[in-house]
Parts: sequence; C-alpha cells; structure tokens
Amino acid sequence: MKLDKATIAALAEHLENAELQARDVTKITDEHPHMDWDDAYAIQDEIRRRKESRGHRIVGLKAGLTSFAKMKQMGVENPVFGFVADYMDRPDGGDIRTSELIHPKVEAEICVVTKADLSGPGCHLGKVMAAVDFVLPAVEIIDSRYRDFKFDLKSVIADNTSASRFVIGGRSRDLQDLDLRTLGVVLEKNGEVVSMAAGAAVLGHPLAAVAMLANHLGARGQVLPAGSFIMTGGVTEAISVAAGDSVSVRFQDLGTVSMRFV
Ligand code: OOG
Ligand code: MG
Repeated sequence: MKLDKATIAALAEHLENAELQARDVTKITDEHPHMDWDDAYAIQDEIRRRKESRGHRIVGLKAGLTSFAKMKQMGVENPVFGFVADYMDRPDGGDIRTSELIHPKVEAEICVVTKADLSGPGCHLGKVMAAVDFVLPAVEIIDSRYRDFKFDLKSVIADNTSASRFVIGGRSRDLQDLDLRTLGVVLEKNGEVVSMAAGAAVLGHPLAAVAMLANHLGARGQVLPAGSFIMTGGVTEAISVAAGDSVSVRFQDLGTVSMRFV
C-alpha cells in the first residue's frame, strides 16, 4: 500500500460522490501516480463499506475487461473485479433514467449463481462448473465516473469497475444444457444489430472469469460464497446509449433482455 487510510477514505468519498451526483472527474492516478493495486481495491472496498453503512446490500460480484473486445476498447490487458448493489438492479423491460447517469454504455453478459463456495488459489474451470447452480443472462449498464471513460486499470478498480445498473433476464438454464463457449449473443439498439459475439469471447470460456474471481478473492483471504450472483463481463465492446434508445440483447438459449433509456 502506498496511500494512507485518510487518502483512501477521501478518494472513496470523491468517487462515490461522482457516482451519486452523476458528474465526471479526472482519473485518480493523475494525482496519485504511485498508488498500487492494493490501494485501488482498498478504495473500492471503502466505497462498498460506505454503501453498506447506508443500508444498501451487495447483491453480486462482477468481472470486467474479460473479453478481448473490451480490453481492446479500453486499452488495458487484465481483468478487474467489482460489485453490484441492490439499488443498481432494474427490471427486464423497464426504463433506465439517464438523468441519474453520466455517459452510460451497455454490455451483454453471461452470468451465474453458485451453489457451493469457491476458493482460491487453484480454482479452475472444473471447480467452477461443479459449483454453478444455474446460468442466466444480463445486461450491465456501466458508467465510468471518469471523463470520457478515460482511465487506467488502477483508476477503474477504485471506481468499482464503472458499475452502475444491471438488468437480469428472466430465463435461467442448467449449465449442463448449454455450451457457454458457443452461446451466441446479439445486441440490438433501436432495432438494429450493433454488436455480436459468442461466449468464448470471454477468456475462452465465461466461467474462466469466475475462476479468476475466486483466485483474486483467495489471494486476499476471502472465499466466493455459495449463492453468489456473478457477472462474467461483457462479451462484446460496450455500446453507448442515450435517452430515447431501446436495447434488446438476444442470448442463444437464454432469452432476451431489454430496456429503454429515458
Ligand atoms: C470497466 C468495466 C468493464 C466489463 O464487463 O468488461 C466491464 C469499463 O469498461 O468501464 O464491466
Ligand atoms: Mg461489465
């Protein structure tokens, strides 16, 4: 750790205020170029603690920058991990208010709920497969608090990996009935196909992102508990949206997830 406790608390407040007030800020590594990975996750943890202390629940964990398309889009080379909270949840087919957001983008994500604890180091695809309860589709609405989505990995980790809203689709499936590598995803905006991919776009297999998450938590002395909802990361690049747009994502075998931006 390179930053002291007071600086971590101040940066968490700064980034969380930017989220809650929907205003952008410059990336924090501009002023703290020496901050390290532990500092970045400590700031994210402090944002989490702030939300929990106000009565919010953490309802899921997310991996981000897990697909080649996303890494290329954002100019980074490693996945990142964050959380989603109860107030970020929006219903399938519902409206998403853009006045609460800075510059939202949508991502199509294959998600799972687990039925057994996963721990690292040494977590791998086979252990994840044994621990998956069911698979379900979701759309994540990311909204980096950084101006023009310009950030580096440490800044985006501190900013809870741009987490903002999420919409879970209503159809779950057993893992045994799916091949997550070849599962096709088609993202439509205003009725036009704007992006598509298959599950293998995420680290070769979306569940590899869950193994990485378990190993990441294991390195910090934490387990990934049974019953966790986990988002494995956008399969395609993220697509910008504005008020007036409607988005539908068609997931092979998992149904469609839709929302309208108002
Ligand atoms: C970081 C979050 C990325 C994903 O699914 O790749 C992410 C960002 O691109 O702002 O959630
Ligand atoms: Mg995402």
